[in-house]
Amino acid sequence: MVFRKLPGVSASGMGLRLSQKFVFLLFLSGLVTLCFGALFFLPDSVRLKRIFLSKTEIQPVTVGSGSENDVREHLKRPKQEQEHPRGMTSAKGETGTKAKSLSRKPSVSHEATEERLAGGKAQEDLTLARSKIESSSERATSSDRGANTDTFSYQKYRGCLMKPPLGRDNGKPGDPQTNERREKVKEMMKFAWDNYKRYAWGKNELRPLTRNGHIGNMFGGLRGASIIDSLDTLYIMGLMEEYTEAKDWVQTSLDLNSNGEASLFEVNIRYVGGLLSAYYLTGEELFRSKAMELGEKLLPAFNTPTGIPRGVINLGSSGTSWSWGWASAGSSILAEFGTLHLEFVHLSELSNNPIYTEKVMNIRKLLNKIEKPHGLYPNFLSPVSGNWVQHHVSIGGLGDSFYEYLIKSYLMSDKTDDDAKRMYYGALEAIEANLVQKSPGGLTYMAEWRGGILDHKMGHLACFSGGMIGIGADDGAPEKRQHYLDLAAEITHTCHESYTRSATKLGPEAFRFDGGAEATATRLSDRYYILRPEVIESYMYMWRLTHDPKYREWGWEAVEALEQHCRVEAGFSGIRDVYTMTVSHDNMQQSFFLSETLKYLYLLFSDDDLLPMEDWVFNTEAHPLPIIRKSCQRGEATQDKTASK
Ligand code: DMJ
Repeated sequence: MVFRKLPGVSASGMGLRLSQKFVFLLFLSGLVTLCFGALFFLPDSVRLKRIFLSKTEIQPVTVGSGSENDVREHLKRPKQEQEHPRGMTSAKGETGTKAKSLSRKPSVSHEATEERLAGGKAQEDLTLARSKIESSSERATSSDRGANTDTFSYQKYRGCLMKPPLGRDNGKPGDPQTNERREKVKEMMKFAWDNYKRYAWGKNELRPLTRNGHIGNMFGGLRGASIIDSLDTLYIMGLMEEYTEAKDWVQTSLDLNSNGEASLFEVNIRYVGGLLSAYYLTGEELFRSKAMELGEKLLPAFNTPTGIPRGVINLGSSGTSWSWGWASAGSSILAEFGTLHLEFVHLSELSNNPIYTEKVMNIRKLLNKIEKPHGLYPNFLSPVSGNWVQHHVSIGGLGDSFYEYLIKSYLMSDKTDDDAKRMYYGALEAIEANLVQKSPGGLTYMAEWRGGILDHKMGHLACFSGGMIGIGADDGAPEKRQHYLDLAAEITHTCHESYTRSATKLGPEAFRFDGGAEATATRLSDRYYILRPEVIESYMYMWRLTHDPKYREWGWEAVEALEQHCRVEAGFSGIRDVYTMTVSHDNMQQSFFLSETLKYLYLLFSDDDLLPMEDWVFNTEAHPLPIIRKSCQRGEATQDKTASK
């Protein structure tokens, strides 16, 4: 109608002249462009924007740069670039992977970032950089998947944490000496990482004497164990350039299409655990999808008559599994099949697929039902008959982390997993009644049990139990709480003694309490130290539980000993004999040194609000996993938030 009134314009019927049509179209296209352009100025949360603009358009991609902003942009990389669609991951060495790595922009500004972070305002800069990474990841993930209530919402999970994961000031301690010590541990991590990167990049572990990489046969052809094990340690220490290198490697080079024979346990605690905690800390979708892809590959190990998995699995399409050749009569190992629970529950959580939880609950059910000699759990079980194969019980190797995962399952379930609780305190009672001993010199220790006969030996591995009993103390029967805390302190003290009684001030692989020995190794074959974390792990928990300064002092003694005896020119190495000052190195920088030993030391010298125990449990490789607050995530409860995240 408007056009009819324009001078010089006549209309014939419904039609318009060509020039009129042109003006009309011009006007219309201008209007559309204007409206579309306006969408960019709307906040991300506006639904209209999400409908019209894909995530790619909302969040432009910058890959490989080291500046704070660029790191943040990297984390917002579109989902399609981060994930391989199922079944389409490039095989090892194929051009798909290569092409991806070539298409990355060069990392030109890492050095600049490092220099700046080392400057006076480094701490503030780091806090800012990391909080930007986390909040941008939260936005990316929630806008991506928040609308679907069937899928995991990263934003909701973050909202259900009681405290910010990295604390108010990244856990920086107020006391200058403690802070100096913490900085020293961070320097050790950087040194270990730099040497791994220089000489063994992409291999599983560094051989620091020969300056090359080690692949080994535990991970079934998977590579980069030190990278996956380091992701969260680098992140919490604020080594952001190194974290980004690690993440980029996962993106471009972590090939899960391996066809080798892997330890189900090791792949689970290091790879699945490492990827899960990297995801929970950063919100980076890449880590979630890799964890899911790998988790699925582990499922065939459970195809046994009882559902108890075998120890070794082929990660290729066959999915065949078998028991370790050295395990009695084709049996499965308690510490292996009993150390899947935390990671598998989280795999179900993230995938909304109950299968993982079902698998580990089935193990739990069988163990709950089966008759236990004196209430104890022997180390070997047949995956075919579901019966114990041998009556050897140990809180050290072969048994250890099964007990750890019982109490941590209870804590991780927000204290709702009552079976885990009952089984844990039941097992602890049996352990106390049958294994806990006092030496003539007054040291409390955990002996091993062989069909009713005690072997008065305690492995380094068993020293984690100080921390375990400590974290479980509060949920024990009220009349037992102080007793548990005392027991935890006594065990930790004994383990410290095993360190102080050696020439190097590092502890042996196993120490004995017989033939006149008190917390010392008597056999040549038990004298080595391979950078293990368990003693330091207990210091860290005991520090958090009691704030007794001796635990920090003991941790510092360990730092000094590591520096003096294990640090070599190109990394850290284990030693063959802790009782001699002329050390012989074993030429191996274990990946758990980066994921556990250095992380626990760093936490020991940090404030308690760095990965607070109210929100996190550590898997047995020290990868932090969040407590699952089901009711909060369903929106049924308001959590007690002490700070904004
Ligand atoms: C780690 O891989 C884990 O802590 C595991 O549970 C036992 N041993 C090593 C470190 O000693």
